[in-house]
Amino acid sequence: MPIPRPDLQGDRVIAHVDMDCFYVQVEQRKQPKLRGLPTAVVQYNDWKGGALIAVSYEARKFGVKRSMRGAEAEMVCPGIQLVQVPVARGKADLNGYRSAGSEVVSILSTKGRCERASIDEVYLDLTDAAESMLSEAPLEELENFDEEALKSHVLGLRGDEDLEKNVREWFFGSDAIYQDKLLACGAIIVAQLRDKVLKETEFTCSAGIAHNKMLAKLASGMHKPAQQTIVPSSAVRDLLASLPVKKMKQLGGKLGSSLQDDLGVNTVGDLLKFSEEKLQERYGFNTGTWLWNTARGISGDEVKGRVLPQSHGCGKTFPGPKALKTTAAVESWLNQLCEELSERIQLDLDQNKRVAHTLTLHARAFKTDDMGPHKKFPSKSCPLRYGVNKIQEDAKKLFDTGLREYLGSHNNAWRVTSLSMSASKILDTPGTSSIMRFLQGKSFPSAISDASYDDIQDDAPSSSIGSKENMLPESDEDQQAFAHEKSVEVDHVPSQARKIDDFCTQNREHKDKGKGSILRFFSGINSSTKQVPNGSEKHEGLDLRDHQKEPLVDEHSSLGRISNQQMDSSWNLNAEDVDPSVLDELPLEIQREVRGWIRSSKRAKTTKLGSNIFHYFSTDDNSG
Ligand code: DCP
Repeated sequence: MPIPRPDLQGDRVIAHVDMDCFYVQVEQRKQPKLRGLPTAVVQYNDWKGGALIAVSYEARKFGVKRSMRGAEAEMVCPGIQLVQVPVARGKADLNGYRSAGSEVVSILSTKGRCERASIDEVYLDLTDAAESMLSEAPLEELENFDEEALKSHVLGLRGDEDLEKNVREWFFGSDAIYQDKLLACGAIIVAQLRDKVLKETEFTCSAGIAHNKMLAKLASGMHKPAQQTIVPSSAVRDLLASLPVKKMKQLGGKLGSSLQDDLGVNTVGDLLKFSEEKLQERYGFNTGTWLWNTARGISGDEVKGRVLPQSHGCGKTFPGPKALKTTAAVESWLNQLCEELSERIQLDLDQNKRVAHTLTLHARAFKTDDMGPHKKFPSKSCPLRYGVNKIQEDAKKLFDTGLREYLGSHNNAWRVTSLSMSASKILDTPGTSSIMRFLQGKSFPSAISDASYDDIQDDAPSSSIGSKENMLPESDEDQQAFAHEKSVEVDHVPSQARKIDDFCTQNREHKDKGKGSILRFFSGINSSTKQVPNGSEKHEGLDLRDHQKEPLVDEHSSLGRISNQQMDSSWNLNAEDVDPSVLDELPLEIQREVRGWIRSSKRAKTTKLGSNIFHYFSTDDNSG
């Protein structure tokens, strides 16, 4: 369930930058002769030409969609260029895409705090850069003004006939409000960054610029490819009024369905009809408040300074007849996965001086004669020992332990349909800062940590490994990275407590500045400014966030072909086609969508946990 964060937005300038048909661009850079041609990247698979995972804009004009298979795409668009995802060790090799994404991140992260949200998208907090640009000179006096910024789409601007003139006026108008001027500066900075990305990497990207992450993300996909969209506060209400609830990334699942079916809410704006209390009554305190905020375009989520992965992982699926049936076959695959994992953590250590502390095995399995309820293969973790042989040895132990537990006292025949290994709890070695090193492009000598631990543990449901928030970057699978940061924070409560204190202070300072512009805009509609969680509940909040994570690799053994009815119309992949190592690095909402199909049942704990975290209280000047 979503969690409301205190409102920090007011004068923030946040950008969401998303690469255009990313894997296609990477392949086109490798083979420039493909540029300008209808092209798609196909996930290795020999059934009907494999599943399309990225489609160029030229191919989209012919009606080619990511939900198609290669053979279908060729029918719709004869002459389409189909490029296979590279394969290494018998599985998709995403390293080329990861490092291409890192090239982009290293450029984008130069202007403000940068959060790598998936293999091809980042959030930037450009507030400081925009403020300092504005303090240096009035906008209209800026020299070397990048004309690309004036091609921005500014939501809410009227006048189709003379849009360019209106945009110019919006940028330079003397009566513009301060918040809009800040956004204009943000747009200039983003245009410069996009230009730099194009010059240095040959990739185009699109962006959204707004006062918070939620709005920036909504805007970045509105005009693609190679364009940018600005969301002034005055346009928020109209934007949300027509936005189908299912288009919001957190409302794509059950919560969105319940809003539609139970409350008749079809667009985000429809939520304005409900009081905060009513929403809390129906969905719990946090979700209710989050929905109330969302209807008003309010989101306090901060851009986290995070350009490196929080974990590394690699996996392989074995669908249908390819299911593994002997321990020898499992070991052989585990060895390959561990080799890759070992290379990646070693690279992370060499380049970033970061050490991974936990090794985890996830598997999906089924028993051939099991007629009862399907039991999950338990995920197992142990302390991570560097060195490929040790990792392989530990992986086998984890599998054996998991299998014993999975089979119980019965000696059923079994099949394994998916294996994945993750390295998590990645910490900087003392006295180092991986983000600074990443930004400065420094590398460090290798120094292997050889922690020797023996204990094997159940991987708690709350484990960040395999979380859908896992994403990211860099050398390996970066995607898994994010969730880990959270688990690490929980393990180090004192530092987290400090963070929250800082957060509270920040919020108080912010509040002193007065209401954010979006709040002001909505002030006529039951406005209530949200405030900081109180101290006694802070740690509960952490726990909740941790528990909200979902396993990255679904461990249900009942996976089968997914019926068309179960799939969203925009996705038509077979669940068993989805290689976890591919999935983990996708944009979060795609991961959620795909996992939604794969998953047969979901966490029961969430609702219970969602009631006691991050309590807000009303301020003097509101009615809520
Ligand atoms: N991807 C994948 N499997 C999927 C979906 C996506 O491997 N089922 C990969 C390929 C994409 C990349 O993730 O290039 C980024 O996904 P996006 O959703 O951002 O889509 P694109 O970048 O391809 O296109 P767009 O320009 O629409 O963002």
